[in-house]
Amino acid sequence: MKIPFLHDRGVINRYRQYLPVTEKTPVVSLSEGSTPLIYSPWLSDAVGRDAQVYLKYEGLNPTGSFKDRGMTVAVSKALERGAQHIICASTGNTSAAAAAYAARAQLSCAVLLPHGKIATGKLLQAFLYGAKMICLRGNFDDALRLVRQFSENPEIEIVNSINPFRIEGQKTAAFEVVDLLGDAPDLHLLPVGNAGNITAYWRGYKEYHAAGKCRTLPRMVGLQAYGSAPLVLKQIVEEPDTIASAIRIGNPASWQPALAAIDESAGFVETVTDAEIVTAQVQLASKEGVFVEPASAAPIAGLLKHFRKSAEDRHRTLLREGSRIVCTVTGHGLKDPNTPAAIGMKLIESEPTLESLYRILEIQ
Ligand code: AN7
Repeated sequence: MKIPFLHDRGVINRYRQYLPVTEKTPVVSLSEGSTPLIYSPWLSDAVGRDAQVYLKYEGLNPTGSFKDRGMTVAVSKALERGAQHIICASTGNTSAAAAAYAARAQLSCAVLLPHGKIATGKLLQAFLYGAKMICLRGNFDDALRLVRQFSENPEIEIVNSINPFRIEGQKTAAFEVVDLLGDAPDLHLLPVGNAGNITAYWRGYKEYHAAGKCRTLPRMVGLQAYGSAPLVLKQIVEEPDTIASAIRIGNPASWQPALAAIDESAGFVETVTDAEIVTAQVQLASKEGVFVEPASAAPIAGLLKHFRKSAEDRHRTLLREGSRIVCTVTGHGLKDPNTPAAIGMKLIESEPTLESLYRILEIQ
């Protein structure tokens, strides 16, 4: 039977020549990628100097985060070499993506989760996709340290970003930005946790540059949560803490390549506080209609902190007239219904009458 193949999306399908796949590689895809690049009038105006700010809305991937881009490549390669089991440590999104792509490939999947810190939506995803969910009495860094020890076992595929295929898949997001803008942006801001994504984007931009697809390269700007900022502090954080549970990571696996990306691109890495993250999350939703999870609000908080026109911040000297700025918002807001931003949410009760509604709406 011929299987109908209707993908017009899917990062392997679209960027095959830049990825480590052959025609023999079985493609495990959920049509990830092709996420929108949304112009943000509010942020453009906040920055001033005729800046154009765009949001790369990665929450619109099949499992609701950017992790799907890397997972399609990692799980396809695992299937190709005959691995039987998928495993990862995760703050939530990697586990959701791993579980989904493992289900798609009908491989078994186990996820190691730090105790008590995973957003509810992400847990529900891994559960329904059929992963074995292991709750570790330890944090993400403990989980990753354990997972690394499976690397000798040929039956098992580790799909954390220490798996080079993950970074390969994730670099396609940079390709999409260039394909839409016609060149690289001046600045690219994104949240940094395990530091794989900033590494992946920089690789993507450099490869596209080498292929003549863009004339320029962006400055890479990483944002870490204040209580989980090893790259900024230049030391391991033993007990990382932030409400942005996705980036609650004290010893990032891609530490060195992330620093290289920042250095080579003449960018920087900075912190944002939990309060700034929550404010940015709420404002992005109410001013632009874009709902992201707390970690994904970190670049928005960073943009407002360092590039807002009222800010007296040395980083503003990096702007030119008409700078193009891309912020990757990495995960969907619905993943984390218990975010602090939900505090104060209230429903107004009404009698089922028009009169009552008019009174509540304060419309004559
Ligand atoms: C929404 O799922 O590490 O710097 O285990 O879920 O590439 O790690 C998640 C990370 C940003 C940080 N935004 O990206 C995991 C995990 C969201 C995330 C990051 C994550 P990296």
